[in-house]
Amino acid sequence: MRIMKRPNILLTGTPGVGKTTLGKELAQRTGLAYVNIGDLAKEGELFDGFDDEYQCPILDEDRVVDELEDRMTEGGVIVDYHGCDFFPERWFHIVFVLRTDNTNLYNRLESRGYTGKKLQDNVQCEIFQTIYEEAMEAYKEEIVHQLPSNDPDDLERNLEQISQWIEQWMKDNN
Ligand code: DAT
Repeated sequence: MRIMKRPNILLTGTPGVGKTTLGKELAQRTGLAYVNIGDLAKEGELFDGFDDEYQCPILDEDRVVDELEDRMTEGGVIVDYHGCDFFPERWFHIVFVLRTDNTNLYNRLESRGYTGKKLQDNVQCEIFQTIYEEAMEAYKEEIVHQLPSNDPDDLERNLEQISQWIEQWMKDNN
């Protein structure tokens, strides 16, 4: 019998803001499961077509949702993806949108090998706070939080704050 209820957490934001870094470490510290949607899609070949402009496969959002439904219902999952409006709203107890200063993000994406339009579009996505607005539309505003993600101190602060939130959530819900 599963006794403890555990929350589901969405980590979202522009590529390069640090979702994977935070999500993996958070999972280590808290025992929650970490799911990277990009990796999940690759493993299960959950794609539907190819984007010629960006030269990448297009995520099959419906199949991703079907694939994860049971685990999300069970709880205790940290989801990492650079989009957020196709997940069922009911899945998440809290949503964190990571934010990185433009120059910093530019450098991270450049060292990841992004160039030209792909690099520009992703930096613009951050400048226009596209993902934050997407999250504010898709979820109740009071569960959406922005987190600065510029340096190691930010990372440590975010880890501590989210760990404390999880602990409190578990006290309140068990
Ligand atoms: P994402 O999963 O959002 O694409 P990532 O976790 O792969 O981002 O991080 C992108 C790069 O930035 C990677 O080289 C690690 C670095 N990084 C992540 N969080 C950071 C932080 N708080 N301070 C400094 N560098 C960070």
